[in-house]
Amino acid sequence: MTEPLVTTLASRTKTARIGQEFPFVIIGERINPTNRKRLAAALLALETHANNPDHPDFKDGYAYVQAQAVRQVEAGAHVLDVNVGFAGGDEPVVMPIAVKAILEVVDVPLSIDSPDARAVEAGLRVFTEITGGKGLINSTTAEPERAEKMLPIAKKYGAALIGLAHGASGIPVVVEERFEAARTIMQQCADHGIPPENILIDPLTLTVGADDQAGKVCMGTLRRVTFELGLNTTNGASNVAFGLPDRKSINLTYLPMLIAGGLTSAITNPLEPEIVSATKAADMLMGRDRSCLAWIKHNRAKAKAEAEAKAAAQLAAA
Ligand code: THG
Repeated sequence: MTEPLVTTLASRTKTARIGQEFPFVIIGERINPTNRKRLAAALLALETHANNPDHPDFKDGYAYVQAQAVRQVEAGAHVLDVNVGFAGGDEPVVMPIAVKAILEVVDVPLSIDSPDARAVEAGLRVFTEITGGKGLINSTTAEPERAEKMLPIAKKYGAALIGLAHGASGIPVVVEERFEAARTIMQQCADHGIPPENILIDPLTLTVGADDQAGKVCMGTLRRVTFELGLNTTNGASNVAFGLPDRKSINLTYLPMLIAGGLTSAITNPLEPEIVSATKAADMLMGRDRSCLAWIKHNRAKAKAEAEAKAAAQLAAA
């Protein structure tokens, strides 16, 4: 095979490189109002008072979104996913406000997560103006109507994009059809002048509690996309465990399995320290951590943070 593809994202000063020869990239999932009332309220305030940024509710919402960004980057997220989709929300209005808020407090590439092309364009425009960098569109599918909207935006801004292994009539339940969807997306991108290194295929994780083959089908698609198409990949891996007992054990098993199957990045929760550690251990075991230095550094920082927290607790108790 030829040189493995490297997908590069960039903010003002930081570059995230995604590929088989680079450390696994964590795309923080927590700016997403699904099942999070406080965040949904914050985003609604940004919409309601979009023309009055001095309104206290706007300021509160703005600061709340910013806090979600800071915590995730401090915890080890390399990229942040920005999803502002809540019931009745006006995504093209909220997305650029959220992007601007986030970029005031962190300097990382952003993944603009919406099925609405107007919201994606509004968010990516602000991201590119502020950073001069290279963002990520989340997402396109093999559906021609979706591709015809999203691919020109990716081309216009020089952005990378996530292609869901979602066919013209829904999410296939067999590997062969998901793989075909990925190939279709690769061809659509070629037709729009988007190079293959700008594509991340998402082989799609559905909830294993609803379909006990969900993990296996994602894994099979991932392997074929990685080894036959040579494309880089991402995955909303924490979807796998919804509704089941001991979600944590499932997530901690699943993500390293996917990494062994070729996964190069994931949209996941960096606030779970075990998840971050698991990705670093997996990097080491995949031979991408020379002399285990990143693993040792990660654990020194962890020990230091634990010692500081203990000292602070003792001081507070005294
Ligand atoms: N693929 C791509 N993009 C995606 C997904 C994907 N974007 C959205 C989603 N799936 C990934 N993001 C999330 C965000 C939150 C949660 C899961 C996936 C989540 N939320 C908690 C819950 O529902 O229990 C609530 C928040 C909390 O922890 O308090 O788990 O698959 N390309």
